Amino acid sequence: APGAAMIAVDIGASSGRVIVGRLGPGGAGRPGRLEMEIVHRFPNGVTEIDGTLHWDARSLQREVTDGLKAAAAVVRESGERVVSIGIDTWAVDYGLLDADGELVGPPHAYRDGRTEPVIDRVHAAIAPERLYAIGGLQFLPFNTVYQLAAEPDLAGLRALMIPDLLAYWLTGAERTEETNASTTALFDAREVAWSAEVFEAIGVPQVFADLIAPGEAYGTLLPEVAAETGLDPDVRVVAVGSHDTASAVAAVPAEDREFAYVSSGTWSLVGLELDEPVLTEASRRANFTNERGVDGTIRYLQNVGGLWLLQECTRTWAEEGRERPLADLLAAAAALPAGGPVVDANSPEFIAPGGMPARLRAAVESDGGTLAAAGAAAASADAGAVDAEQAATVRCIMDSLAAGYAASLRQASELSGKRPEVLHIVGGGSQNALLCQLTADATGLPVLAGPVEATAQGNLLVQARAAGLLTGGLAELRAAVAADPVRYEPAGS
Ligand code: LFR
Repeated sequence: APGAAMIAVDIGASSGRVIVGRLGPGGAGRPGRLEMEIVHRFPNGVTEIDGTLHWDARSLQREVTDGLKAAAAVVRESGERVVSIGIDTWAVDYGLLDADGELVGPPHAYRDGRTEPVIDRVHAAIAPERLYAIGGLQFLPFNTVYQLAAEPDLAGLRALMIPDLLAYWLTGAERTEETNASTTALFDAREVAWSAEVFEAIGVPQVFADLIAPGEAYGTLLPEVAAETGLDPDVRVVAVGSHDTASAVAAVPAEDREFAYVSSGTWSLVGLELDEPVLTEASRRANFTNERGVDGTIRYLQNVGGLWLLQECTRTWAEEGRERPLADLLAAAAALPAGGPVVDANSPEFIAPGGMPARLRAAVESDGGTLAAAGAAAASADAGAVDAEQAATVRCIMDSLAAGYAASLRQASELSGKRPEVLHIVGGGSQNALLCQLTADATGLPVLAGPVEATAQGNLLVQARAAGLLTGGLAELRAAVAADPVRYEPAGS
């Protein structure tokens, strides 16, 4: 029989990729490990339309189609057979469909501030304590519940989360994947069902489709999609942990359950894997979330600002003609002494895009600290070299993230009673040696860094099991993660 290939569509806030995955040959009683080939990359980002931030969902659809075409060609060439497609993206955002199933305008992006005026109204209709007791979600101003409450008119409309929307365009099936549903605050964490109580309280119709669990299939390809991409019409679109963080956590290469993780990308998602949600008032006050993971696990975590802070600084510097290679920025930051200023990377003041270096400086100064000044630094620096302000800013971000990870983990451990012995860092930040070492130092835990593409791997692992290529639970899936992690010991250990 020809070899089986799977296709992962993995889209983050700043870029997307389409990957062909296969299971390599096993050996000595071990199952094979994942092998991945990136066949298509594309940029993503928010676009401002009439003063509001949106995602260009139609362009994402085109990029997915192009990626599927490229994947079909690669697989045809190698004489393999595509068994399935899995899609993951960020969470909380949705597209609205009209009665004809057509998208009603581009979906809103969560970094938009449009929910601000409705948050109090929602909390007056259903108390934050009650919302937490049902959904167990950390308060973030962009949770779907506030976004829906900010919609002017939902009559006659249906909503699909972004990965579900992309799956709908491939299959025609309308479903809501569970891990993503768990980020809406309209979902009952214990019942694993939509919460009629929350929809009724906020006076919004139940616009979402029925739930589907990771591993179940939305359906097979629409004939026109098969024709356009060159894939067979019997290729299944399988639900994976469609919330990117759920897929990333599924691919943490942990050997047992006593681990903590940071899924480090645009956001840093910092926490633990639990069997049951922690819905206590203490947990709500500490703002921990109980998002659903693959196989009914609970992702007990907190959003820490993440590499977004760095991405936004480098974007601003590029606009100012001060673009510097990331490796140079990190090397200059690493050369600075420990003990510099830190900001609260969790703070909502850093959610919106724009002017990040100035906002970081303001946050440091309002705490009575200082960052090297821009003007003086620029005047003294060699053209093309990292200047003192950039070095200090990048160091401040790295120290702040490491401190934020340590504080979040301490609290997660206190609130859940679980004592992790190692910390896995997966995603883009796992390649950042400075961040990994500072995190080991700040947490006192050995850090195991990698894989970088954990999200795509988690996506593929769930597909592999759905296709019968892997069996067992998360431990067995994790044993098939492609590469071994890199270890960082905490200073002084
Ligand atoms: C990470 C992520 C986080 C979620 C944020 C917004 O990409 O999915 O888990 O809180 O984006 O959806």
